[in-house]
Amino acid sequence: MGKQLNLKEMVGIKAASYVTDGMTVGLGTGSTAYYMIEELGRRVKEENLKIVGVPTSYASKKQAEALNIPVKTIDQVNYVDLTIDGADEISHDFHGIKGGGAALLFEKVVATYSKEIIWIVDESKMVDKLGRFPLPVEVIPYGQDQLFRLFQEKNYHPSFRMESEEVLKQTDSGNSIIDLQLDCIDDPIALANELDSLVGVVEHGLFLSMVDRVIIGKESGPEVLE
Ligand code: ABF
Repeated sequence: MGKQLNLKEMVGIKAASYVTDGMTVGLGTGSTAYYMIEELGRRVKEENLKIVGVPTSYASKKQAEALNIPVKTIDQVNYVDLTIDGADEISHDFHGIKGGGAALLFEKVVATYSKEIIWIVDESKMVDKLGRFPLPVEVIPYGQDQLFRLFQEKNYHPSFRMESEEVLKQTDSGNSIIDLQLDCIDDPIALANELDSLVGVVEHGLFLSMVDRVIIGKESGPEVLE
């Protein structure tokens, strides 16, 4: 974990360097975005950086507040200048799977109203094809078992995201997450359209054609793809 931890910190700090005074910044979620928020907090304290943060999860909101980064909800701003977030998988055509941190819904809402999006990852997240990472699908609890059975019938190998052995994970919105073990997604656009059409599905972790810049942590240093 030590090496990966350094790579996460490397790209978190690099991404924070793209933030300038006066920006409204989408604050991502996850262990890599953690370092980006820490670096913004350092700059707010030491450089008097003037920003407004729009968190993508309760966890990121709490971290930003503890660092005295002013925060607003997505509805309290006109738009977000730059969102910096993690990802679970990124394919070479810049599609991504997100949601391993169970924050995919708010992440996609904030991303939707962002002028620019940067994803920060260690190199283990770069893949040829999406799908080895289980695809999170956020569903409302009412009808979740019907959807689960439907995913079983489609051979999507579903499993409910668990908080613990006995307790279902609840998202910040009080929804459930069904993870689909697809191994290889040949047509992510078709799959996204299929999931979007299912009643009870709130959102899914396919983030297609959304990212503008990817910063990859490598031993040799951060690599920026755009
Ligand atoms: C968040 O970043 C989630 O969508 C995704 O699961 C997570 C990646 O986590 P980490 O940076 O901890 O690997 O955006």
